[in-house]
Amino acid sequence: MFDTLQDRFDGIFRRLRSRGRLSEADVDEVAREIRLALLEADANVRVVKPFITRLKARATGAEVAQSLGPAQQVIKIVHEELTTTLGGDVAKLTTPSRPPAVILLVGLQGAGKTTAAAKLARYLEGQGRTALLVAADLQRPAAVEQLRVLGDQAHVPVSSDGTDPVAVAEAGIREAERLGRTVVIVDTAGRLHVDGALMDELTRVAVAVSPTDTLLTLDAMTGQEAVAVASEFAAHVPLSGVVLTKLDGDARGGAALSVKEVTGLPIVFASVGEKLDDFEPFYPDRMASRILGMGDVLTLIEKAEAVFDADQAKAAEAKLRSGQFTLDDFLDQMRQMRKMGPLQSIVGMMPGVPKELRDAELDERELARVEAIICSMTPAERRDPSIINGSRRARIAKGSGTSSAAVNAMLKQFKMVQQMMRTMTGGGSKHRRRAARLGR
Ligand SMILES: Nc1nc2c(ncn2[C@@H]2O[C@H](COP(=O)(O)OP(=O)(O)O)[C@@H](O)[C@H]2O)c(=O)[nH]1
Ligand SMILES: [Mg+2]
Repeated sequence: MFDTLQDRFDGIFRRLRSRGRLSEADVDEVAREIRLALLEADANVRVVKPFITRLKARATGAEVAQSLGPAQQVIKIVHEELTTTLGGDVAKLTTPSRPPAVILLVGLQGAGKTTAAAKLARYLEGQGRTALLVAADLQRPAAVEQLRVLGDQAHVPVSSDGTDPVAVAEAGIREAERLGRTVVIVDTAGRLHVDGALMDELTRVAVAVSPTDTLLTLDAMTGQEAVAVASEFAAHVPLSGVVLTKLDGDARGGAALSVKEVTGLPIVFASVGEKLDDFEPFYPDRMASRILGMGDVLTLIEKAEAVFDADQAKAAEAKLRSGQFTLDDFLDQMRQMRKMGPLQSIVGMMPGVPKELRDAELDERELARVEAIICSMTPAERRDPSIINGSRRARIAKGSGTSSAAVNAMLKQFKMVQQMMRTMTGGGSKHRRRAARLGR
């Protein structure tokens, strides 16, 4: 996600930090580099030009000249401008005066509508809503079945009653009212390209169900093409926002950077993987932080809060404080952490993680190996790893099917995690304070 920009900004800011005061020529050079970085990330020219104009105006102004840390100031300005470009404030779904809320999902074939429908249902259920999914894509033979399978996984009922998309959608709303569900999510058919028949069908469905929100699903991996598609859809169907999918496979970020500025539509949700839980509200400021390598501590904390068992976390914290955090606890924590999602995405959200580590292949098999090593230790060794000498190490290596070097590496890693856990469990409020200081 945004790897191209992250790399560029990393270099630009590193050079910038080595400077004292910034001359106008320095600012020009930084602006030029950032312009290239944005273009390379496939941002629309309509985004890049005003971005650079604003950046230059602010960076040559008193705001920076009078500050003691010009580099920090420039980074702060870039962060704010990036946040604005990505949409500024967090976009929220509309709350209807009377439930159920009706969310219509539209988009091209393969953009990720059906997947997003189930993910959104699951997300909203997590927010205390009760969802009903409606399969109104009657074009693709297997589309209804696909939504049924996903609905099952998300534990959300699926309705598909009728032979015409309008009838199915209407029946879905009635079903939701009957069941007392508070939100209806309608999945619709797509085409490979925007065409008249599709727009006609979507318009008829929209008129029939008067959606509280119509979200356009866009594939981030298609970059500027996604932005063009958004403009075409917007010309035919009233849209309220965008669900940006496959951000996990998009290294450049052109669609994310351009959609709001070009179409005026806010990105409401981001889909960041194939699993049902890989779905999150789109926070422009957090995304900007991620791009600038400041980490995304808030999302990380939220994910941790959603996954970690609160009592268990408290117990672990208490153990940490008293210096009793053992390898057994490590094993527990690690198993919980795995539930947060792919390691790579977790590491990407941590602030101050060196680029080398961010890029390192973090193998899930590595976790399995760590587990095997810990399981091959005696209780005494798990309580106090310092007793592990050469012969114990060899025994553990043999028992776990690894090597002495691997056992050593794991123990080193354990020490690192001990430190990390200390900041994470003890530092929730501290992180929030720091985030607030960063202007978020
Ligand atoms: N990696 C990744 N794949 C996704 C994401 N969202 C959807 N997909 C995949 O994209 C393909 C098309 O998704 P689908 O929901 O059927 O698209 P639809 O035709 O718009 O309904 C499927 O194989 C999904 O698993 C995402 O956020 N990340
Ligand atoms: Mg579909």
